[in-house]
Amino acid sequence: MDKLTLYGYFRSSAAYRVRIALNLKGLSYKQRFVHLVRDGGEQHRASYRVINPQKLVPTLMAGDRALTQSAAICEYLEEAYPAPPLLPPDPLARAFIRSIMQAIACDIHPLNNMRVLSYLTKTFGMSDTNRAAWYRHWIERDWRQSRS
Ligand SMILES: N[C@@H](CCC(=O)N[C@@H](CS)C(=O)NCC(=O)O)C(=O)O
Repeated sequence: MDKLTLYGYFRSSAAYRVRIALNLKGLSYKQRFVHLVRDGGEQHRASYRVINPQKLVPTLMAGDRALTQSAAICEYLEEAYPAPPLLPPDPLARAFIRSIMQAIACDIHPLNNMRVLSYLTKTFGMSDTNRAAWYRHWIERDWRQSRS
């Protein structure tokens, strides 16, 4: 079994996804903290870019292999450590679970993550109120769509 080390940040929902999967599977892993704000963001350091060229958390080190993208990491964990499973056995139920994951990871989260929000503020001078409205709009819109 590979030694697992998760690079994450306590407020990162993407890192949460991987922590939840690791914990549900009862895997033992080390955590390395990447502060996304301090000193302009530790994710931009050259030492971190080596393992995650996108300069994002999470990164899971499986032995000496760096895995990025929370959904891909969860799929890796499911395949490498099948018990207990994260997905139900029925293909339709599996597709439903994946659709929820993708609604969050592909549609909602990319519009609301830190670099997008700070771009709205820094480049377009968006106020905190408008920024919060933007955030809320994309969450509520996708949630309503996924329920209709
Ligand atoms: N699609 C990626 C998203 C990763 C992502 O956006 N992570 C955020 C934290 S939730 C991040 O590292 N942000 C740093 C930044 O925006 O500079 C995944 O699911 O792993």
